[in-house]
Amino acid sequence: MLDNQIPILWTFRRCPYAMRTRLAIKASGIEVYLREIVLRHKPSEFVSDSPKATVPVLKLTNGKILEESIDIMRWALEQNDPNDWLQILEKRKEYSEHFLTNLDGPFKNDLDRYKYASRYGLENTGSLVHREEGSKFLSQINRWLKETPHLSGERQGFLDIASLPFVRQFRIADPEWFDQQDWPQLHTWLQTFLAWDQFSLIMEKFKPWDSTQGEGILF
Ligand SMILES: N[C@@H](CCC(=O)N[C@@H](CS)C(=O)NCC(=O)O)C(=O)O
Repeated sequence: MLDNQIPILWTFRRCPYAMRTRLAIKASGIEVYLREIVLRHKPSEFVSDSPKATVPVLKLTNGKILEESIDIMRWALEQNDPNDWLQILEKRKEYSEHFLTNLDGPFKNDLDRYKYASRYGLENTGSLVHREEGSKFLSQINRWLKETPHLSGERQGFLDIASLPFVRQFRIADPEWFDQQDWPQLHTWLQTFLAWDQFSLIMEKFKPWDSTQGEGILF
């Protein structure tokens, strides 16, 4: 394959949006050139590809830019979806849309204000309000997981992959507190994800991209 026949993925290892796209890309088997960035020092090539300048960004071989993680996941899985991750989006369209809107909207908003309270000028009690709000979403996930082992049904699917990196972050803010919550199904679901070899694979560490890496690192 010629270099320009491989898409370029701008990513940041610890970003949950980027994690879910790397998981979808890996599952699809599509090869990309990975370019790790440091959010504080965004390369000019990244900003020129996507002035919005959030990761992840996928630059397709025809020059088209995808700059929303959900769009990149869909794009990859529409090429090849051996695990049927997309099927839940068709099978339970409304539930899926509602779930993803809540996840990327109110839940992410609460997660940021809980985990990065000082950035938002929230003292302790302020951040706990957001922990409380975010917990309602997690309790709902736990209830769903009582019905089926995964949010997408009997098998892992799009909704699981899209949300697990964010639930992981919520836990990291205070693991002890998180593990004490009465969410047995959610704990199992998260721990299984964290122990999954595909997760370790997409968490591999790469040096930030610079021109010495050429197009990027084949991923
Ligand atoms: N809606 C976007 C959100 C992506 C996003 O906000 N990513 C964060 C990192 S986790 C980012 O790049 N923030 C820009 C910055 O910190 O400068 C998506 O789903 O891809």
